[in-house]
Amino acid sequence: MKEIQFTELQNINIVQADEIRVELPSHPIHYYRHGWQSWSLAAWTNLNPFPVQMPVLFHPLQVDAEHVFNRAPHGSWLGAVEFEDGNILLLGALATDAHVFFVDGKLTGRMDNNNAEWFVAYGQENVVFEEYAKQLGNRFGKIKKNSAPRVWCSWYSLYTTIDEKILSRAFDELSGLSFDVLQVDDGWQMNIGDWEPNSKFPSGMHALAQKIKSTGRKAGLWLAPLVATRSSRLFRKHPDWFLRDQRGQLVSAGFNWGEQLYALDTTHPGVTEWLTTLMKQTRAWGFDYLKLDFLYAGALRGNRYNNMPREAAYRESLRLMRNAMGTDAFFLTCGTPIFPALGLCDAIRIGPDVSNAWERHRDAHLLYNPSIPGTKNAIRTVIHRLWLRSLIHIDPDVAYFESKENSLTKEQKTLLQDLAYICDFKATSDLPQWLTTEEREQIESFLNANPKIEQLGRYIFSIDDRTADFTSAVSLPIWPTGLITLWAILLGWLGSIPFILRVIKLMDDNALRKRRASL
Ligand code: 9PG
Repeated sequence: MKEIQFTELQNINIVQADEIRVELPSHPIHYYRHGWQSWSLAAWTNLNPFPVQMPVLFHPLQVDAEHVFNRAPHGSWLGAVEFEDGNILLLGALATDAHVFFVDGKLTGRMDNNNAEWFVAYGQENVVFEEYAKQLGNRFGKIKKNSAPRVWCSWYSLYTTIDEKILSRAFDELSGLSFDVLQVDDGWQMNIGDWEPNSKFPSGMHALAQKIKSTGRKAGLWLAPLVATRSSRLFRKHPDWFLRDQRGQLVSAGFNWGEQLYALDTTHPGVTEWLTTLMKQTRAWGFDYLKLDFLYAGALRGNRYNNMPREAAYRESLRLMRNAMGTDAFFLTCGTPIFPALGLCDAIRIGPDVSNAWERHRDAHLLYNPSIPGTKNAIRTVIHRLWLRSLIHIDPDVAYFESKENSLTKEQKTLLQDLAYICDFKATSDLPQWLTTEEREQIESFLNANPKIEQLGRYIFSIDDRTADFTSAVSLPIWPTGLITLWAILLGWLGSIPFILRVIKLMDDNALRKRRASL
C-alpha cells in the first residue's frame, strides 16, 4: 500500500502500487463517479450516500455487480474530487481490474492481483483529464481510423420487428441520404447464442449484406457474442462453456429478451474457437461494421478455465475477436466495460441507450435507474465521458429527427444532434417512410455538417454560432421519501421477478406485432 501526501504531489504522478491512498488538501464538494460499462452512470455527484439502482436482477447488465451495494462514492478505474475553487484531484489506474473509492476523506485505489501503475494529478479539470487520457493512450494504444462512419441503425425505430422485406424497403428509401453504413440490429438471429438467421430472413445473411452493398453502403451487423439465453442451442449443447462461481453455480449475466442470460467463459478453448469462427462467419457474410453488444458478460466474476483477473480475461477475448474479424472491419463495442476495450476496437458506446422519451418517472424516481434506455440518461453519462474522445471514437447513440412516435421536444432532439457533433459520431434510426420532407432535409444537412465546436464550460459548448447547454440532462433524480419509498421498494422487488418480466415482454411483443402492420 502506498500513501501519498498532497504536498508530495508533482504536476503529474505515476505510482506503482496494488493499493494507493491519496490525501486531499481540503474537504471536496463533488465526486466524479465513473461507471463500469457503457450503460453505467458516469457523473459528478455530491458526497452523500448514493441509492442502489433497481431492479437487482439487472445489476450484472447495468453496473459492476461487485460494488453496487457500496453507497459511498466510488467508481471503476478512476475517481476524482472537485474542490470549492473548481480544481480537481484525479486518481486513476493505468490498467484494467482497478477501482477507486472515497474513504475517510481520502481517495483510495485498489487493483485486483497485479501491481500496476496509478496516475495522480491535481489542477484544472480539462487539463487533468486530458493528461490522464494521454497516459492511457500510451498504455492501451490509440486507434482512430479517420472519421467515424455515418450510420443508420435499425434498432430505435423497428426494434425486433425487422424482417427481410421491411429492411429492404428501408434501405431503398434511405437512398439520397449520406449514410456510410446501414446496420442491422437485434432481431435477425435464431436466438441469443445461436447466431444464424431466423425464419424472417429466408434469403440468408449473405443476401442481406449484398442488398445493403447494392445501395452503395457498408453493411453493419449487431451481435451479442459473449452471452447466451438459457433456451439457446449453444447453452444446451455446451453448458460447460459458461462461467460458474466458486460453488459451481452458473453466474447470472442478467435478464433480457424475457430470459435468464449466462456468460461464456472466454478463456475456454472451445469458446475461443467458437468466437473466432463466429467473427469470420460475419465477415464472410459480407458485414464490415460489427456492433458487438452485451460484452460486459466477458468480464463478470467467476471461475475461469484460465485463472486470470476478470477484466484482463475480457480484454483478451476482444483481442481474439478483433484478430478474427481483421483490422479492416469497423469494430464498435457496446455494453462494454470501458477500459479493457481501449486500443482494441474502433469505437465505444459511452452511454446508455437513448429512447423516444426524455425520462420516465418509474425508471428515474422509483427504480432510481440511470442505465435504463432514456434520452436524459444517455446524455448525462455521455457528457461525462467526453474526455475519452482523444483515445477512440465515442458513440453517444443515435439522434432523432422524426416526430412520429416520439415525445422528445425540438430542444431535446437538438441536444442529441449537438451531442453527435461534439462526439463526432453521427447515427440515426429514423425510419425513412416516417419522415416529413423537412425532417429528411435536416438529416441530410446533419450528416454533412462539420461545425466548429468549442467547450465553454463543463456542460456548455458553442457549435458554430449557437450555444448548446446540456445542464438540463445532468441532474440526478431525487430519492423518494415517505409513502413513495414503499412503492419504490415494491416496484424494485417486482422488477426482479422473472415471471413479471416475461409478462411485460409478451405485452411489448404484442404491441410491436400490431405496429408492424403499419410499417
Ligand atoms: C438490442 C439493443 C440495441 C442497443 C444496445 C442494447 O436492460 N438494459 O439496461 C438494456 C440496456 C441497453 C440495451 C438493452 C437492455 O440495448 O445498447 O443499441 O442494440 O441492445 O437489444
